[in-house]
Amino acid sequence: MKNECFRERLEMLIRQYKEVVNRKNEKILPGNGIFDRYKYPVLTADHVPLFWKYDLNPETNPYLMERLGINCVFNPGAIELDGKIYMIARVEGVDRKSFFAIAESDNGIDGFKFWDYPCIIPETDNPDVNVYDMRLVKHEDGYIYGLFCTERKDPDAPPTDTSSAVAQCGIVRTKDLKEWERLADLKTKSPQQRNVVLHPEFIDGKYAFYTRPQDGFIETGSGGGIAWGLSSSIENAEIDEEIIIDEKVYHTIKEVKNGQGPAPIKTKHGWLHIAHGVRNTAAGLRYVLYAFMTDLNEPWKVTHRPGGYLLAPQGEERVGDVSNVAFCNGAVARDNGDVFIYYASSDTRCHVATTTVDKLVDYVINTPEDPLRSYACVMQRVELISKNMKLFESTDDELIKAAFEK
Ligand code: M1P
Repeated sequence: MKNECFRERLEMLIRQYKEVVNRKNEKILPGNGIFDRYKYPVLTADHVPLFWKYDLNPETNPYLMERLGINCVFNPGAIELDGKIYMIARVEGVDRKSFFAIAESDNGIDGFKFWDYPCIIPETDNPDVNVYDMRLVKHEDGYIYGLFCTERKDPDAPPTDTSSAVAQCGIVRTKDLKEWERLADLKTKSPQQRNVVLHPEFIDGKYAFYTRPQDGFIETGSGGGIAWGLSSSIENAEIDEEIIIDEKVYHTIKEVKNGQGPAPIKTKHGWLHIAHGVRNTAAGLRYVLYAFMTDLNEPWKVTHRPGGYLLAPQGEERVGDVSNVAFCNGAVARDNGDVFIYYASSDTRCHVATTTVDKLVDYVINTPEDPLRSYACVMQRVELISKNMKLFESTDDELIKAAFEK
């Protein structure tokens, strides 16, 4: 009887796993012209192989129970190597600890399958309690770097406080995504760091970092904003001076805090950045993605700041372990100009949005800045409407005219 139950459950589980990993994704049209979303998430807890969760021996697990459950899979870093797309996802067990695991796909929009084993990331002398949100960067020094958040219990917290933590930037490097060399954690003058990203090129012969100085674990306090700093060493990276290059701003999508997403994408017009911005609401924090561009030669200087968000959590994306969150720490820009933006929704699952470098450049350069006041926003919209009204009066194009029908 027990054996029948085991076999029946196993057949169901195999069927469900295969359905999820083999399903074809579908673009959701018409989209907003900036990027396309897809019907299915690209990586979820259901993509995790059965042999990571179950003891598959009927002798030792007759009920086929999960022995090591998985809670969710989110916030993936991403990279293209030899034409394949790899995500390094934040996989969280039911014990709340996250770890990193690689999933690969031929086309970047479906068919992602995890490798047999998760990544073995060595510890430092001060072991990480939790690690997450790795940004993968192909640096011009020849290594692939992974910068991630390493979290440890706050040693200064009183004994009764069992939740205060300290976040810092951990650094690993690899050539093949298989063997990982752990380097010293990044040192800065800020009490805490999260969302640290390595710039892919040397600047004045130094390693350049986007950082997010913060006073506390959740509250950025006097810190906050995306900062920039240089270090002459990567093995013992240390930033003496952090300058804020993209600050948080009152009554915007990044009023509470913000953070650099993946490493910026190099274009002939400048460096394209995807970041997340956080605002407060009566229902808690709301995380959205936004974009900006920095100067090609001086990447610490912002040249274009399109107003508002690029992507906000929508529909089912709005619900999860931490609801109302869109977060991105992985993107791939292909040689043909295609861009895959990997984002997670509500700290639960991973999605892809596809676009091109040309579209993102157009978006960043031609989207007006946030004018910061309601009246000025109305004026901005009135200008767009008036321009369109003039077009309506001068055009013979019936399709364009139809867009004015009510
Ligand atoms: O829960 C939302 C996100 O919160 C943190 O981001 P930030 O440091 O900007 O607040 C991170 O823990 C991130 O992993 C998480 O998705």
